[in-house]
Amino acid sequence: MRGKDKPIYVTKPYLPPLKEFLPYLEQIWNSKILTNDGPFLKQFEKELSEYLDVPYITVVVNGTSALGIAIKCLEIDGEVITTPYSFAATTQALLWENIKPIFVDIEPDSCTIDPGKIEQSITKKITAILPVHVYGYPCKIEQIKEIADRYKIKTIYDAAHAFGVKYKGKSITSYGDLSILSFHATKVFNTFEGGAIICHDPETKKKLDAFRNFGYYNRQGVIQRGINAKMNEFQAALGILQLNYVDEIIARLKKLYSLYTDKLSYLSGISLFRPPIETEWNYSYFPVFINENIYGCSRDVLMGRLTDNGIHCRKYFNPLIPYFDLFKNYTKRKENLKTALRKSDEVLCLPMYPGLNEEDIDRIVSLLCQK
Ligand code: T4K
Repeated sequence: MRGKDKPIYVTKPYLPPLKEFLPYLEQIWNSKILTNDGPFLKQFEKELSEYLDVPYITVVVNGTSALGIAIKCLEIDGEVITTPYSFAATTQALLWENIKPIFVDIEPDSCTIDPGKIEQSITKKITAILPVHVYGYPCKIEQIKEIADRYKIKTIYDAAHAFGVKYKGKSITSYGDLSILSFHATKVFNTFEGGAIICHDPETKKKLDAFRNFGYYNRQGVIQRGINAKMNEFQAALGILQLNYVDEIIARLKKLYSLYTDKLSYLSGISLFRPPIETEWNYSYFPVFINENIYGCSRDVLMGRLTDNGIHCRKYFNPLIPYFDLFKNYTKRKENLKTALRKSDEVLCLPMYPGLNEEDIDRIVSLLCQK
């Protein structure tokens, strides 16, 4: 039986066998090419675009830089419609570019932005929509596209949670004007830290490449504004290796999802996330939603019990982004976000990572069953 002495965290990064990484390190040591669009970066971009089946991909140092560069690349300014139910990075990327976020409520079943409410928030100042495929759950892509096309505004999808997700047979990252991924240690596919931007044409890819490299593009010198967001060779080498394992990782997560759902489905007061339709999902998070009145105690009491027993869950995402002090001067931030507020008050992400075993899940489930 695991206890406080052997804690279980909400996630634990997958790392391939060290012996398989060592030859990459030897190559880096021999070549002394550590960064600056080196051979592993080029190989990683090629193999990643084949894996995701998307033609143009620019890898960068992390998901937040990917968001920032995507915003710059599309020349977005003014105000942007986004979701309150995400990690701070989504909104921080807007603030960093002096863009005002306009928060729109989410749908209860998917926790993704509610397209029915997007249109009510569109004004002349809105230049784009920044939705999040939260927990890898696809947003209402067709409806969002229809609105964006009608109002001639851009869409950037934050697909930080959605590596490997396919919607209607295509990579989720192939939707929107641009899509971004995160390869952070806590993600289903990690390169220690890392991220990527997916686009649809070679001209945009050229711009994205220059944005990550001080505005330099190959031998043409500085062609535009830019920053340093280059992925280094160590990250890229790990990425190449991780591609060999990611299908196995997702299959393992799917198995763990089934174990959890088999054991928790009948527990009253706890609702689970169901796999989305027309989607190959990545099962990368296991959020449960606690209805205090039916379950018998609050999410926070349950979380305390789990923590006391060495199970470290996370309230992804509580508080909601508009409730950060940073936004205290925003008016009307609360009235229109009823669903997001309720989900944020109920959510608890249980441990989910490939190294988890059945015994761990039994231990977690038994704590959820003690009321
Ligand atoms: N958009 C969305 C929707 C996002 O969720 C994120 C990031 C981004 C954009 C930005 O992408 P990046 O710029 O990060 O690439 C984590 C992550 O730091 C963050 O990347 C992630 N979303 C967010 C949802 O979760 P924390 O504060 O919960 O992480 P932390 O450090 O507490 O880690 C959670 C658990 O994971 C730990 O209890 C233990 C384990 N862990 C973590 C790390 C970092 C390890 O075992 N090893 C590790 O190296 O934010």
